[in-house]
Amino acid sequence: MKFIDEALITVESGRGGNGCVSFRREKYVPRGGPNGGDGGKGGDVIIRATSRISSLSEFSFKRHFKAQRGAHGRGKQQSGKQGKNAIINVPRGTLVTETENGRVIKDLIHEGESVVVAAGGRGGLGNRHFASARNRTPRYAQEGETGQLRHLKLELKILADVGIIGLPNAGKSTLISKLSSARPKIAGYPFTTLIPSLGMVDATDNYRFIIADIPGLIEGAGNGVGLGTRFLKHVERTRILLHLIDVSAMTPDDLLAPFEIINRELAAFNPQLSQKRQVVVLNKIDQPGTSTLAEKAIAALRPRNPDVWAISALTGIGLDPLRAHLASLVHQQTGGDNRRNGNDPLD
Ligand SMILES: Nc1nc2c(ncn2[C@@H]2O[C@H](COP(=O)(O)OP(=O)(O)OP(=O)(O)O)[C@@H](O)[C@H]2O)c(=O)[nH]1
Ligand SMILES: [Mg+2]
Repeated sequence: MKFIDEALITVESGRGGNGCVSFRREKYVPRGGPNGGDGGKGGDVIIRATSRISSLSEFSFKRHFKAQRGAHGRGKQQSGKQGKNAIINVPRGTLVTETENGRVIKDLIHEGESVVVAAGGRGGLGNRHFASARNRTPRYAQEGETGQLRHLKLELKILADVGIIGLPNAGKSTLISKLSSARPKIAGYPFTTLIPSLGMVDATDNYRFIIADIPGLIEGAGNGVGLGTRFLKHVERTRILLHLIDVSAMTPDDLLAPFEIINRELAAFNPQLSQKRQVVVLNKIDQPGTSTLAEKAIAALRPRNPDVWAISALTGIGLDPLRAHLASLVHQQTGGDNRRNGNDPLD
């Protein structure tokens, strides 16, 4: 899945149609009254959330969205037609803000949720509205109101149950590819993954949950180092964090270091993140010479976070119990009623 998590767009609502100046013309009625119709309202621009799309990538090709203008009023009191609305579909989890000042317009979470981001201009009134005792033949009608032009920022924040975090090269992408159908690139160097990916985990026949591979966390990320805050914002919306640690890269005299680096970054970005439920998972226990290290690390980590596991994402050791454990935590947190047979995150 191609994942683009930010887009800038311009939206423009339709202008209202003009009111019409017109008079009745009938045989034998020399001076008919005004009968100019009203202009139609301009179309709105509406942003709507849908689970049919999963990224903002299409907005790198199309950035300008314009609704139709309202038709002008015509004689014989005929009102102009309303302009068609422009509907912009975005993935669920898209936050819409105003580019200039960052003001939040709407966080579109649920299927079909929508917001009018530029309202169509009012149609102008036809001249018949302006007739009075003093002026029975008004040669004046109102112009349609102009549409609104707005610059907007769209930001996709992942909606997932479990977010995999950890230092580069910990094996996050390997793990998501073993647990779900997601297939991010895997390689033995840091920052292989530059974009988060999402996968669906089939825990049992009828229970599924969504897992996300969240890349880019390093020391200083909370203050913008590396991919930094760009991806930390995705962590905000996951229910549970799976904190993955490469046990083969641990130094025996500082077993807590990787765990603490990541937790400091979470806290620096948003203190609430460090309150989130974490499942700590030691990875790469298939590597020779890691078993004593793993045992010591587990003992050191438990006082900080009692929920510690050991796996090999590569060979599959420990994956089944871990999957079941994650499923039961998600189940607990959601009351068990979401995502059965198919899932609708956060509904
Ligand atoms: N021996 C062993 N190697 C593993 C294991 N899991 C991952 N690796 C290797 O570790 C390297 C990094 O794995 P990735 O899954 O790309 O790690 P990542 O955390 O996604 O890395 P970044 O995207 O760069 O942050 C790859 O060479 C993997 O093959 C494991 O359980 N055992
Ligand atoms: Mg990766």
